[in-house]
Amino acid sequence: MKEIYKAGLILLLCISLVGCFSNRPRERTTVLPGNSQAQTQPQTQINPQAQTQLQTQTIPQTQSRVQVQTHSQPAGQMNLGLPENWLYLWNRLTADGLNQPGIAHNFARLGNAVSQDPMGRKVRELYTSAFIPSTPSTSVPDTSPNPTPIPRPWYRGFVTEAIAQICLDFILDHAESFLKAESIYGVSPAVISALLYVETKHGGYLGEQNALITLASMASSTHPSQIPDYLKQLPGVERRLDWVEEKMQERSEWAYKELKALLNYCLANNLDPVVMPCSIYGAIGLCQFMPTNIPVYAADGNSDGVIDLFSVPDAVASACNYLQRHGWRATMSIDEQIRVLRRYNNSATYANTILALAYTTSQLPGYADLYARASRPNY
Ligand SMILES: [Ca+2]
Repeated sequence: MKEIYKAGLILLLCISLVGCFSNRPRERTTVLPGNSQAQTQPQTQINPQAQTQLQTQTIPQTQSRVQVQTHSQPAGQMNLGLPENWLYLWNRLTADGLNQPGIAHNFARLGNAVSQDPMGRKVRELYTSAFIPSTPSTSVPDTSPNPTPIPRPWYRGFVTEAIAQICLDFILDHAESFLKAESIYGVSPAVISALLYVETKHGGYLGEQNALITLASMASSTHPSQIPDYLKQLPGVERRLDWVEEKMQERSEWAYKELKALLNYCLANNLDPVVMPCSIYGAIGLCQFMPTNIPVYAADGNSDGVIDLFSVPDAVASACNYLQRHGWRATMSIDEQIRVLRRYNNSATYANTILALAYTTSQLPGYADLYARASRPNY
């Protein structure tokens, strides 16, 4: 009997030990408020300084919220919930003087999700360019007759009479803005309408990203562990993690400067960065300015005291100002125009397309109507 009792004790001890090990969590789990199911999806932890190897760590989807005391309110009067993943960025912005309560509130509105997409895309682009042999282009040169004096290549499908008509209609709908900008900056309506069409289809396509989360996520991403989905796409990356980290830190610094400029721009003009669309790397408005370009080149086209790059008058004036400041003059050779347009976007195809579309627009019968009321130089 004693032997049976002893064997039973040993068996119980074994079961409890197995239980201990099997209950040791491989992933931390949490239950979201209002959600009865435990969340176990792995997320990237935003603590690059503490990480030295490529790994994805699991953290709860809803971290505890850090209470931020803004400087503009006496202690105890205002506490803003700031998600933990943005705390490092918030502290840095605060040190740089951007500690307004509205900014903390905007980060709180983003939740705790740092997107790996902006930095992941950039690293993939840089890595591919540096380490993946490029394949020869298979595109067939366009050899159809060229009805313009502008050299090819052009973006395919952009230089047509139908699109030129869209550009002309846009000019006529906003004639006052275009003529005012031309009188100040010497850039023709045809060129700026073509540029805004190529950039954003006159505001019809402003990008699918969000300005604040794009730049804040990129600024927060300094370690390869933060872009696991993109590292999987890069052959041989395990041998080049130091290179990836160096590039991420460079781009993170760049994004931080852009983020600061974005926040200052939104504060100065009472705009909301949380709902502001942008391109994949943070360019905003009809004219697709990076935020650091705004204080240097953006202009208040309709003199209402606000610079809103999502409004036509301000986008037209700002794009014209940018070109003029980079050397555009009303009378320039085509080669000189191409040179200036490449300061906007360093691509010959980009510059050629804008000029060819502008030329086609200027040849439409209705274009002269724009100048019927005033004797202005035609394109
Ligand atoms: Ca304005």
